[in-house]
Amino acid sequence: ATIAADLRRALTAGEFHLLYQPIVELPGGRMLGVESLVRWRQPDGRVVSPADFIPVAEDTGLIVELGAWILDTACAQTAAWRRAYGPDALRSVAVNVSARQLLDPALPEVVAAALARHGVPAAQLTIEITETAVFTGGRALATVHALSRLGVSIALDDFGTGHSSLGLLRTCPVDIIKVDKSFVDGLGGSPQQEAIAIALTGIADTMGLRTVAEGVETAEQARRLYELGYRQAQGFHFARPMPPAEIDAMLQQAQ
Ligand code: G
Ligand code: G
Ligand code: MN
Ligand code: NA
Repeated sequence: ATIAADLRRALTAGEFHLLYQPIVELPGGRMLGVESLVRWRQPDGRVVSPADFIPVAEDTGLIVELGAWILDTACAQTAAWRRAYGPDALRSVAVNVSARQLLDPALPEVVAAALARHGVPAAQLTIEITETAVFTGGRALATVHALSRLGVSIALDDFGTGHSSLGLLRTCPVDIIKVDKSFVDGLGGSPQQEAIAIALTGIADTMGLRTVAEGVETAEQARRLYELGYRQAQGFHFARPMPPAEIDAMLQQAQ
């Protein structure tokens, strides 16, 4: 069977689950929030990467249903963490939203409904979008504005790898720039290799935006990021995407 045929069955059969990767404070590494990342465990135990099935879910339109499930599940988990560890234990929970979802005018209602159903304040949710998705047209941009009006934070994911128009920072209501791993990988290299990581934190500071450095894999990268003014990071050096119970253990320890 094709992935496309399997996806719908998988959603009904409960084969999807979410992992959560901590977003931490520099330099100390304290967990500030998490990003949810979907996984598909097939009946034979094989785990399929979202890089393989999200594009198919987008093409078939199933991303709308899968996306609603992801939002609901992340909000339910956020509510559980709020109850167990208090409303301020996690500053934010981020959910990735794909290009096709941004073309759905109902998305803001779906987000609002998930927040309301679980009693999660909009301010605690971050919606991660990509530059490329916003460039698909005026409707996507209108959706982002509607999401922003709900009070959720908007993060530009993989920043610097798409069409990379800095003009987007003026037209799109962005709160957070997630600086792509490729720029983190260039840290410690030549001034040319470091230039974009330096420029992006400068632009963000001037515009009053927050930055998160992605894909931080070494202590040296974390140290250099802090030196350059970065205060939030994410990556295997700090923590991998993990099941919710492991986030629970971290929250418990932090109390
Ligand atoms: O988690 P991982 O690195 O395997 O993710 C691979 C890609 O899939 C990344 O681009 C990531 O943004 C995307 N992805 C992961 N989880 C979700 C999700 O819940 N929704 C959407 N739309 N994309 C996701
Ligand atoms: O596109 P997006 O930024 O949403 O993708 C997030 C993906 O990046 C997650 O699937 C996660 O597994 C992966 N990721 C997170 N931290 C690291 C890291 O330090 N190194 C690498 N190679 N991948 C990472
Ligand atoms: Mn992301
Ligand atoms: Na990214």
